[in-house]
Amino acid sequence: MKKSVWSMCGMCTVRCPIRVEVEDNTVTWLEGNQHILKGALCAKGSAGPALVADKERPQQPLIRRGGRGAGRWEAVSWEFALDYIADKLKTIIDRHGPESIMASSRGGPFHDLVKAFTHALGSPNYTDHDSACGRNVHHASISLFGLGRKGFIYDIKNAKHLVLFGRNILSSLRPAEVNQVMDMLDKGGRLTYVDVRQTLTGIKATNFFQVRPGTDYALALALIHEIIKADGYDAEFVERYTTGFDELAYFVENYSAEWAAKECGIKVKDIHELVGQLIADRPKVVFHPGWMLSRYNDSFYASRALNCLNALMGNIEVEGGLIFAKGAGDCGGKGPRSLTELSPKPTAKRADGVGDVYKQFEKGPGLFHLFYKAMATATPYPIKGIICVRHDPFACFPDPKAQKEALDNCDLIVSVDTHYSEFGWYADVILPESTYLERDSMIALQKGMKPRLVMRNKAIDPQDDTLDLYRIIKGLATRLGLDQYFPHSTMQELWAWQLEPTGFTLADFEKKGFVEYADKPVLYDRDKLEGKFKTPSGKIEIISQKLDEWGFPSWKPYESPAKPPKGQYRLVFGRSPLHAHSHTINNPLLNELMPQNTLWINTREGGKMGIAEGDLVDVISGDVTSVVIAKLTDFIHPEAVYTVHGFGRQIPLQTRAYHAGMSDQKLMKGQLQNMDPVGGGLNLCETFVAVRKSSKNHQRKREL
Ligand SMILES: Nc1nc2c(c(=O)[nH]1)N[C@H]1C(S)=C(S)[C@@H](COP(=O)(O)OP(=O)(O)OC[C@H]3O[C@@H](n4cnc5c(=O)[nH]c(N)nc54)[C@H](O)[C@@H]3O)O[C@H]1N2
Ligand SMILES: Nc1nc2c(c(=O)[nH]1)N[C@H]1C(S)=C(S)[C@@H](COP(=O)(O)OP(=O)(O)OC[C@H]3O[C@@H](n4cnc5c(=O)[nH]c(N)nc54)[C@H](O)[C@@H]3O)O[C@H]1N2
Ligand code: SF4
Ligand SMILES: [Mo]
Repeated sequence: MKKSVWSMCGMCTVRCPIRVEVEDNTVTWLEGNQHILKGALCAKGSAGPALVADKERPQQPLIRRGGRGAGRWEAVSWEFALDYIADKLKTIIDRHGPESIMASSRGGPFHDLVKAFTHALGSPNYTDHDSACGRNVHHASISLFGLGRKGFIYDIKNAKHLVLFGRNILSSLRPAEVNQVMDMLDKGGRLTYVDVRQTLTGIKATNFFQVRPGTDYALALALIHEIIKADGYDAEFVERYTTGFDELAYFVENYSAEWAAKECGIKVKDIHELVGQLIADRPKVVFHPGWMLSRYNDSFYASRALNCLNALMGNIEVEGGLIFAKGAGDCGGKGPRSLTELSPKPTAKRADGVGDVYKQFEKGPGLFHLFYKAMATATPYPIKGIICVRHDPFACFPDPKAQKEALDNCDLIVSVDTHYSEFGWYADVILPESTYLERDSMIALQKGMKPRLVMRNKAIDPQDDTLDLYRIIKGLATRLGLDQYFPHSTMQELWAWQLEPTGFTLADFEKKGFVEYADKPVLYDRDKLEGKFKTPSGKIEIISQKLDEWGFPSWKPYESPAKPPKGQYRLVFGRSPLHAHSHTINNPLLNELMPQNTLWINTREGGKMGIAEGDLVDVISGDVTSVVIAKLTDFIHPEAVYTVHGFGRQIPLQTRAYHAGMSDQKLMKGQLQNMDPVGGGLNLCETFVAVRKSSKNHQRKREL
């Protein structure tokens, strides 16, 4: 039987809307939803059927029978696995209280399921991956606008100029955004790209700046300086909607283009040329504040400066600028219900100290890495149980060895994953979730110019003994006597309950796979933005009252980044368009396209060490030595070496990915708590590694 199913891609966390064709319970065709993506999908999205077919994944629940990480697993039934976990959870709760259990998920729009479960247990300790991703950018945005990093939509398609600092938008991609960038370029828009190396985005750019690693803040400050000096900012907008402009003008006085050119290693004439273009192109200029923004000690301030440049351009709520993300309420509607409404709000303090010791961080998901501190020291109280759903902390946070030491204080470690994750391999129980093509997910609201409700429909029945997340969570809740918080017995019931206040029904999704709250983009009146910024003053706070209150400067004086010690390089990383972090490395199709990573080394530096293209090199940090293939190029700054994140996996059952390439994570020795004190992000780019030609040869490579 043939059918066509509206669904949502799950090969990465962008979660593009898709249409799936199915014949006899087999996926025969996948494409991006025509109504939003005009059919476009990325390479990873197209490899979805290979994920389903791949048998190098857990196919039924597994319980650890040897030591942690030894890889001795016993396959058990769902009944057995859920009973086992529920028993352990009960014992932990009896001994240490419910707050000694933490859970993390990279659920994005679906995170409320895991959060609701954590709260139902009575624990406040729900968290996610974001201290290794967007936290600095998020907090920087809040400090300025009172809105987080998802508070604005970038209207790239209509912009005249898009400025990207380390936001490799065409590689680290969202297809919808890539389409917008290409449309903008087709219409004659300008693209400025700043990176320590050349990239897919850089080669399309009108202006490309190869900067010294860690100097973005310097360039951003100089742009502010020159724009103010030339009276090139939107004075009316600044006067009306911002506070602290004079302090900023005073602060940037010494940060001229001449100064930044020297600091960043770029040409002063190029900076002046860019400033001229920006002034000519405003207000239709978008300064992307970064998604994860390459991570240095001062990235919070770099992102704050980029956001502030948006305010100086006066680009808020104008076509081709930053548009407030609208919710259901902006269209006179109501959003869907969330399961978190049903569970009690926990009263205990968070173990990561967020909202208590660390007032500067938004409570929301808190900061995962700080839980390791709590685990290791039992302060403020012990953490004894951890459940990670769609999240692999060992592939996400620095120094997995240090993470394992902290985890050894736990009595229960559970991984709910579609794959063997590095974390899962160390866990006590692996619960295999059905893949995105084999499961339904909850309904979620996507804010935007036209807010919409999206959903994931199961395209095919599970091929293995796997379950969807709702059934997993409900199964645990029932065993713990918490089923009143998860009262729906089927996904259909849950969807209907979610939709009730919205006035939409499931039938409304049939036409396009989603429903919209508005026919046309919703824009606020730009002359009445008062109160839209959720800061204490209701304005864009160039000088933030909250930062002041917490004892942090709104503008940190620039400090030049450390130079690598002799014989060492700064390790920087990024993504490939062919992989999603670490979890597609073993995908049969994607692995064939890109089976391993390499180490980019500046040609001259490589020459000095006697390293030729294709040689194996040792990359050394503390007691870790990784071996990888060298790629020599002029297009990387001599102080840096670069690799694609996600490789160097050590799970024997993933034969394609096993020991292929190297892990950036493992080289980040001692960096697990190296956090930006204001932004909360981990300083992932503050690692220096030694590089030398390896004594290993290619024949031995597979044995390493
Ligand atoms: N050194 C270094 N560290 C980094 C980064 C870097 O570039 N370099 N990048 C950082 C960034 S930006 C991020 S976002 C994080 C990402 O870190 P993570 O969130 O940990 O990474 P992912 O690979 O997206 O996914 C984690 C797990 O989800 C599983 N998974 C995938 N699909 C499903 C599903 O449908 N259901 C379930 N249950 N599980 C699923 C995968 O198998 C994988 O084990 O890493 C951060 N850490
Ligand atoms: N294909 C694919 N797309 C993805 C993902 C994926 O895994 N695969 N993951 C998604 C996620 S979770 C995220 S957070 C985003 C991240 O998207 P991006 O924020 O674009 O992140 P990266 O690809 O890590 O790119 C970081 C870039 O910063 C550069 N860099 C290093 N140091 C400096 C510096 O000092 N200054 C500047 N200006 N640049 C520097 C690196 O060379 C690299 O090119 O991508 C998303 N999209
Ligand atoms: S970016 Fe690619 S992998 Fe990610 S959701 Fe979209 S199509 Fe899927
Ligand atoms: Mo991310």
